[in-house]
Amino acid sequence: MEEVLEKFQIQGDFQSVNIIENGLINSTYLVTTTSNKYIVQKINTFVFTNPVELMENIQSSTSFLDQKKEKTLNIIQSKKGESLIKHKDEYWRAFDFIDGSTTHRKASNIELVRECGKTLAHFHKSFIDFPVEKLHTTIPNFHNTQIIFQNFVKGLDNSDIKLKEECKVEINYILENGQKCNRIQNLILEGKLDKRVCHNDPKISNILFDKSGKSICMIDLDTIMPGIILNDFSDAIRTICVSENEEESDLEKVNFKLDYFEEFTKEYLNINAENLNSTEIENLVFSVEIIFLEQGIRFLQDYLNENKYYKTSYRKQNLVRSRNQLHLAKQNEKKSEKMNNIIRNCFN
Ligand code: GN1
Ligand code: MG
Repeated sequence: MEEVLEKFQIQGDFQSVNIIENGLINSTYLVTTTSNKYIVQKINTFVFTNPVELMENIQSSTSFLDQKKEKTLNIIQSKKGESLIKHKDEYWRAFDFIDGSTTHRKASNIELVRECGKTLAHFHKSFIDFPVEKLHTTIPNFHNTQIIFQNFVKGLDNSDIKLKEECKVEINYILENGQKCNRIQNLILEGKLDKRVCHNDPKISNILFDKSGKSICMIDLDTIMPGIILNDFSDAIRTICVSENEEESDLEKVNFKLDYFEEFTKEYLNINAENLNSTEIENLVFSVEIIFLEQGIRFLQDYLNENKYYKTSYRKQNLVRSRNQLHLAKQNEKKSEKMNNIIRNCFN
């Protein structure tokens, strides 16, 4: 680590390094020096095959926010003046640690939910005049649920028979619901959903809070790229409007919280409804059901593929995560009428 740090324009002498267990993809460390604290990350190049373009996206989006005086991540440059360093075939980058900041793995109260709704809406609104075509698509088809479903089905042919037997119920559920995976993609093809600057991974632990529970800014900007606003809206709700996080194996405890959904949506729409078109508004509720299905597929696919994508600490973790997400997809289907009423009320 000290060899890596040597290459960055870091102030003070190195004192300590602590692993931060946040995120299923990159490796994250909190580095303390005699004068400052930094977040230093090793980029997972199995997932992010083009770290240079990824950092260009982060660079252009954070400097845009900076110019608008919006709080965002501050990239620490390398001694050569670059935002990324290569060290022994690994890619590293660093940010200032924001003093007094913290993250949450689930929303423990409704105030936090409101803060999340505001933060995401504000993020989208801030980028409304950013030229979206300037961002690289660092992971093609990242939220293309149609392709995610098709790849899942193709992958089944090569999966281990015993694993498939173990996941029979989940696989069947996904196959039965596959048709739904086309709807948003079809709307895109019809030109009804605009490409916008999206975070693409706005889960609750990617929002930074201060100790009093006020949000500071969105973090983990690795997937900032052109996207569909519905995916951000729903992906935030996926981890914010639930009673337990995606790691919970006791499904009796896992519930979609309509009261949280209502508050999140009210706050979001209050700030950003003016920038949504009618197709986006009509599909807000459907997008939530589909994101749970999408994430359930992604976790299950990784389980069947022997856990190469998401970090795991035990063998069945991706199966547990998938069951959790599919359970919520089913719940959502049943709650959609109530959710649509909530949206309607937001416009009355
Ligand atoms: C990954 O890196 P992290 O943990 O913020 C994943 C998201 C998933 C999420 C599930 C690039 O996000 O898409 O929704 O895990 N990021 C990537 O927790 O695949
Ligand atoms: Mg990430």
